[in-house]
Amino acid sequence: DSDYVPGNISGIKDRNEKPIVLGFAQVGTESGWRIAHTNSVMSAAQNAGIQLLYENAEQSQERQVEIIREFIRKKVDVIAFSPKTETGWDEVLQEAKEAGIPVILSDREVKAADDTLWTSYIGSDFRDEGRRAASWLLGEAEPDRSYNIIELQGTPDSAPAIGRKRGFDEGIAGDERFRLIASYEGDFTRGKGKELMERALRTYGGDIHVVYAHNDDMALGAIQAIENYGLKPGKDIILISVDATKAALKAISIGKLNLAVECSPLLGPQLMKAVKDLLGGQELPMKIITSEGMFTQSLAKKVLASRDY
Ligand code: GZL
Ligand code: ZN
Repeated sequence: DSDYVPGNISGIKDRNEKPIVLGFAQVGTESGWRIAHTNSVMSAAQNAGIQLLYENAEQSQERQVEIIREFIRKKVDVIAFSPKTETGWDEVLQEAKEAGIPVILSDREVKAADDTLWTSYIGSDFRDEGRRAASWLLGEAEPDRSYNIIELQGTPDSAPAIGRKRGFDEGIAGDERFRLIASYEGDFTRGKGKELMERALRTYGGDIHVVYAHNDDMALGAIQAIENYGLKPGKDIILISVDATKAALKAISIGKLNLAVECSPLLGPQLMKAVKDLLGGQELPMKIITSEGMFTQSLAKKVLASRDY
């Protein structure tokens, strides 16, 4: 009859009932991209029936380490995090390894002595993003003119800031039309982008021809500074950024930003699949790279309405 419950066959029933517990240590809430990344992880965990323990380190590496230690104490099944910087993780990753808890890197990579300290990296090729920004600029620029470039870097020692700088430098190297006249350390926030651009305008004024910002939020801050200074962003000064969030596509569609190289924050579904595959006994690839495009005005206008982040 209906209340007959089959015997507990070798714990399978328990296994099915006990959801996977994933600890996620997010780096912060610094940008539109980051909010979209967090939302993607949360909704994908929900859809996958994975119990998500979510903590936000608010841009503090020591806080991120503490959060990971908390997850180890709680004996979660898997730990995932977006490391603020590339270095400084060996000790806590060693502790996770000794506790037998696998670690998956979401969005940003780490540099560690021993690369068995994490199981897989899901994110972007930041160097490629920098190269794509440069190759667009080379194609867009006039053949016999010279261009002074200002670079607004992302968080120091973060994988995206290192990769985007390196790829862009490689992309413009050898083309004598371009001179990088200043490169400032930023932190991916709109406020910092505005502040750094104000400093650049005080120092170089109208001699600035191009701004390369490592993310949209800093580019949007730079746009405010350029307008306050009395110049037209996107016309008097070419602006290039990375992420391609909705706010950037809006700025592109009205001609204040010239290019946004896409960096997808929708990493949640791939992370949950990796977690399930891993706990299902599958080997994970060391890197799962997301594919990305880039947006100039005509494409931005076309996709704007359909973008949900
Ligand atoms: C890139 C991500 C960067 C974004 C910024 O994958 O780590 O951090 O480009 C975010 O917007 O702050
Ligand atoms: Zn990317």
